Amino acid sequence: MSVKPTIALITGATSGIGKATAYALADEGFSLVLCGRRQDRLEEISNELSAKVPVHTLCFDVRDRQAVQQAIDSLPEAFSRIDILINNAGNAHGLSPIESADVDDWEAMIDINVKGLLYVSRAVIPGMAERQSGHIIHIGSIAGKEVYPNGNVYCATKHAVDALNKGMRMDLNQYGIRVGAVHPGLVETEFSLVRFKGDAERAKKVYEGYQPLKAEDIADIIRFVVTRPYHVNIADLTVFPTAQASPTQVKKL
Ligand code: NDP
Ligand code: 8X3
Repeated sequence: MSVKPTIALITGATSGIGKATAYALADEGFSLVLCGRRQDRLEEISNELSAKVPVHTLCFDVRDRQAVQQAIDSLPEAFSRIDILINNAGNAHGLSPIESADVDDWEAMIDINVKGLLYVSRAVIPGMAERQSGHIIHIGSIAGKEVYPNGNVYCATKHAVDALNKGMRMDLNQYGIRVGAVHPGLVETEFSLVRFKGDAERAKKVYEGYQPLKAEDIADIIRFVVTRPYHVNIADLTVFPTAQASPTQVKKL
């Protein structure tokens, strides 16, 4: 079967991997539905990319189940047939041992990285199932494959993403929907700024002394994944910067 996908919805398109993916997919000619909470950034990106491809923006918090459903239901006809869902929105909040971590950080990570991903998926998948085609790409993490000290709950949420990637692939197999995940190691984005609650100095240190991945490196891989012929499903892909061998081993200068 050959299906040419045309509309890609990207969550977390306002920065980092999601934003870079929006630019990469615009280069490929996909129509885009860009999601995030920061309306000003959505507008800025939309203004730039609209010159190339049709763009629609949806401003919502993935934690808000009703808002997620309303946003997907509000899509105008021209954008309502979502062929590709990129479940990218997510962050780490804090890096603390289990006995003293801030429980609000746990709530945020579980609500965004797991429940938010599920809400968006649940709103989008019925249309794909009805059309018997679609492609879901999860942005997991090496933290979903291995655990590191103080990563506890963030790693647990990414292990959940890994499990959901496998589970969705099984459940959606009968509809001919492709499901796969890209699991990056260290990528220099706003990720560490969020993890360390705006402490720019501490965030910068995470990426010092070696060459981390860029958001564009991951976007390039996503571009590759979505442009394979329809019978090819890249199910699971882990990517490190060359300097990294595991979550805890990074060759620094
Ligand atoms: P960024 O902080 O740069 O981007 C995170 C994106 O998620 C933003 O666009 C943000 O948009 C969105 N987001 C966060 N919370 C919410 C929310 N509650 N509702 C809606 N959108 C939300 O980080 P990255 O680009 O690095 O992260 C993207 C994904 O990649 C995440 O899932 C992360 O776990 C994963 N990842 C990152 C790695 C890294 O080293 N950077 C490595 C492995 C995986 P807004 O604030 O506008 O809502
Ligand atoms: C982000 C990569 O190693 O900081 O998922 O958890 S790491």
